[in-house]
Amino acid sequence: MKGPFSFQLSATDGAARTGRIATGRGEIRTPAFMPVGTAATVKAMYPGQVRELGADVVLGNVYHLMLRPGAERIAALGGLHRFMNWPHPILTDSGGFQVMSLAKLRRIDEHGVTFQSHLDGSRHELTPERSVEIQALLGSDIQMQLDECVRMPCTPEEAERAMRLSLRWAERSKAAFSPVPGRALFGIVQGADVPDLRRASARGLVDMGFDGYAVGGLAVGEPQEVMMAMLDVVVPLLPADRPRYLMGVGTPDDIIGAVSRGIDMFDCVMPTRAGRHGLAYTRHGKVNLKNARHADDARPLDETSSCEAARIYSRAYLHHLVKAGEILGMMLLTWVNLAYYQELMAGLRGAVAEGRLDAFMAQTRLGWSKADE
Ligand code: PRF
Repeated sequence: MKGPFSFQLSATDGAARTGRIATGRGEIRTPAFMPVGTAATVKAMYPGQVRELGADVVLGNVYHLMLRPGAERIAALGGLHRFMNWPHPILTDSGGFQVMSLAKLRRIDEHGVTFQSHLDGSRHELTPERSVEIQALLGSDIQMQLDECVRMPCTPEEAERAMRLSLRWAERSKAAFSPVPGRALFGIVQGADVPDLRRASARGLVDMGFDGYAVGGLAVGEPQEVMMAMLDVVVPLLPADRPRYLMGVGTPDDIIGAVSRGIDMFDCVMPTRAGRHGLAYTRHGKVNLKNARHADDARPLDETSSCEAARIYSRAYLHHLVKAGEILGMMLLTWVNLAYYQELMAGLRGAVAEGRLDAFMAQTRLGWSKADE
């Protein structure tokens, strides 16, 4: 009934590609943007709405779900897809990155990471094996290995230690993963901003053999040129017939730069988080609805948008909702932002398919420069 996990390329344009990932729960068109559904919800959105805007896959987090409501509980309730009423593919992040950014009193050693919950201070342990087990309990379609991401700037020694540890954890994750048809496990390249470390990480993972490859440890404090330079180093070492995922990225400009370098998948809290903080992403750039100059502005955000929220509501009304802290303001702006991100991905897929990515990128960037923030 369920087919195997697979990736079919349909066109390339320079290093950029477009294609389809097949999973047991349906297809993912690439390049793909995955809205972040950390706590079994894409915040402020109905699942059906997330789907309608064009998302083929959402992201869930081991860290949050293991703490609340618990992986075993979700499994007993029929898995994460049923729990959150999202019957389509789900990719789950392994937890290490969130432990390092959210948990208190965390300690990392060869075995794994121990930490105190940011919710109630309770003690927990996450190992490569337990992360894979949790992701299987959730029913994840695409699992990520446990890794260690270091923030930049960092020393080359620190970058190398975390990269080597992540490679050993990749091996343990792979050994613990029980293949189910239609489900996948991705390895994660680390190595900070050191090209030789990035190469060693990519080669080590490719030798082990994963269903797909993520580039982690970027968008963690380094300038955008460094991120792009690391993609130029890593991407050519990854097999062309496997999906490539740039974790936690990014701005629309980061995304088009990475697509042009051969990345297929993205996730980021930016459109959803910004939407809850009064910031809209549009074809004309970012618009900060908190700004008082919108208070009397009867124009919508973008009268030609395919998104109703961008077309119908005035800037004055959105400004009012944001200033008043109204829930609807968060809902409308999250809607606008996810619609814009998915429109951008559809535009990128079409441009790659038709061999006009350079022109699409130039035109898209020109549109942003008309921002009136
Ligand atoms: N590793 C994992 N998740 C991540 C990252 C990483 O390096 C990042 C870095 N941008 C975001 N999310 N496992």
